[in-house]
Amino acid sequence: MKLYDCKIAPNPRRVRIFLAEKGIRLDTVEVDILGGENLGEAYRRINPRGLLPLLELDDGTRIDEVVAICRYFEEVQPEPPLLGTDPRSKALVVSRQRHMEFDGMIAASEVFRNSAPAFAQRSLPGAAAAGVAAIPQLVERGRRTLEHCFGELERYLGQSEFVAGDRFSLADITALCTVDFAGWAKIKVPEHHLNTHRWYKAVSARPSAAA
Ligand SMILES: N[C@@H](CCC(=O)N[C@@H](CS)C(=O)NCC(=O)O)C(=O)O
Repeated sequence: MKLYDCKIAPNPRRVRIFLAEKGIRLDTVEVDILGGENLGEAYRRINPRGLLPLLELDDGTRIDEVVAICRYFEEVQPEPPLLGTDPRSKALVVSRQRHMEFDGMIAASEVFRNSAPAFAQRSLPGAAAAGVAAIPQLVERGRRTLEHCFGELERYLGQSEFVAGDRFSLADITALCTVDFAGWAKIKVPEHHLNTHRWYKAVSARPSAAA
């Protein structure tokens, strides 16, 4: 089994943190997104979408998408649970995870990709829209969505220790990777979001955060 990975990229990091929390070690194949290796023929034979991460099982099955990969490992090794433990918490993890991914991670990507010179001709990740030029107006849209997401994050963390309740979950992992990724685009959690700062300090200190 092996994980196609990219050390600098935020979505592969979500999987690495998830695996580190479970104590699972995998062989990895590093793919250079910055240099465009993911858009080249060799990687596109592995993942025609040109996206990372991707998990390859020993029988050759290839699984892309962070949530799908994490779901696989949750089934294979349920402890410690990172996707909820009962109907209520499982649903809440999915819900909050999606908020952090769609309103957070994707919005941060929208800001970053439409403003960073290195991605001037790669406005969207992956092969589907390779060569599409940056659209500067999207920076403001991404920024607003992200600010709203940070407001929601603060609200959730005012209600419980972690993003989806009293247990660390994939929702925290996605939120942590989003906050760090937003920092690349110089968007910070507002200082008065005290719950988020309390949470950020705690989750970044977990050994998995360095994965
Ligand atoms: N929804 C996908 C997102 C994957 C994604 O966007 N990955 C980025 C790295 S963070 C990527 O592969 N980028 C390729 C590129 O920039 O061309 C998932 O959950 O795996």
